[in-house]
Amino acid sequence: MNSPTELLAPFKLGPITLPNRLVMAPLTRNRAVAGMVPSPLAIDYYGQRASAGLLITEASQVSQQGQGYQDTPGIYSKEQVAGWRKVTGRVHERGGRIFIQIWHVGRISHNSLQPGNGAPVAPSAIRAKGKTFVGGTFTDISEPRALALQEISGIIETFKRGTANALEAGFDGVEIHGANGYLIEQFLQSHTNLRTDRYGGSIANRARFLMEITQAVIEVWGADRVAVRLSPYGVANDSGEADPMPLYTHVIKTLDPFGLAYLHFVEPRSSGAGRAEVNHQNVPSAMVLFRPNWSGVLISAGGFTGETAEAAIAAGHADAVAFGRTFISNPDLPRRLKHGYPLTPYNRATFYGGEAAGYIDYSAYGELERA
Ligand code: 8OZ
Repeated sequence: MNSPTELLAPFKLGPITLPNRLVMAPLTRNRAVAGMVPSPLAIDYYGQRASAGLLITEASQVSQQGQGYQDTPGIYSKEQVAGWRKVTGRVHERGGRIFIQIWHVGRISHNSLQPGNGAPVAPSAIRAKGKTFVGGTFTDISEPRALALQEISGIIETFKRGTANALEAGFDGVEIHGANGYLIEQFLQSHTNLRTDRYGGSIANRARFLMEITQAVIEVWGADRVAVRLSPYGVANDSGEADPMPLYTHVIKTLDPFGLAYLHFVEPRSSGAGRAEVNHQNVPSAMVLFRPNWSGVLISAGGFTGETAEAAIAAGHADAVAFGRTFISNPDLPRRLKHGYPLTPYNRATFYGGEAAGYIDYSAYGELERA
């Protein structure tokens, strides 16, 4: 293709300027070390990708209870903050910008990961169909227990503390993970939330948990450093709303006045693409559908190519486009698209867990030849 002019044009994201509109999507890699501290290899991994307009880290739990897979990093301990500090230091040294994605998996977990081997928590005690990755294998998700009303403010507090930690760790902002079937989405969606208190029932009640987290996180850092990721029409992790339009229209319209750094969508065609190569057919486009309800910056992710990303920005459907799998195997993705260099295919076998192989050994284009 020709050099993509829109994708490579600079962009203002609140107080920071992105040199291009190519975002590295949040990607779970399961390489954290003891204490769920980001691996020393993560310093190289993120540093190698610093030419992205914006890097978003892998989902990082705000508490041990929020962990659902083996070896995912946290943002709740001093050691984790120290580990992340090295990552942000390297990225900034290389001229990059990096947000951390903060999450709580809710029911998508396993007893063995939980404090005291307890049950994972959820809005309601409804077990998710599916597997989690723990002990090196895919294992059935555990039976959850419903959160008591008085526990909810404590969980909101962990998002707030995670954000304070992220600030201390040198990040440029936080993205709240409200997508892909995890705790926030479990509250949003009617089949996973059967509560009868103020966090369940009506759409406004189901959205309350997300709104309170967003408010709490903004109090730490200001709205222009805070983002939210959503996956309307998604099916990942046993999720899915029968009629997503009223729910997501409400959520997006209610988030709009906060003045967030950006709203980030997982396009429905790629829902669950972390686990398998999918390209769901006859599904709507989240960015096309919901752009009219959002006055701020919009980032979309899910199966884009250089051409389709360029077209989405040119058409005004999105301000920036996030690439996941392609960024794993092409650390210098902006440069490759700029010059039309070929893309290196990714190896799914090394996505989750392991060490350097498939993590920091993908080279920039031409690097091997020069070496
Ligand atoms: C793939 C494997 C494990 C976790 C998500 C954080 O779906 C994930 C994830 C993806 O948002």
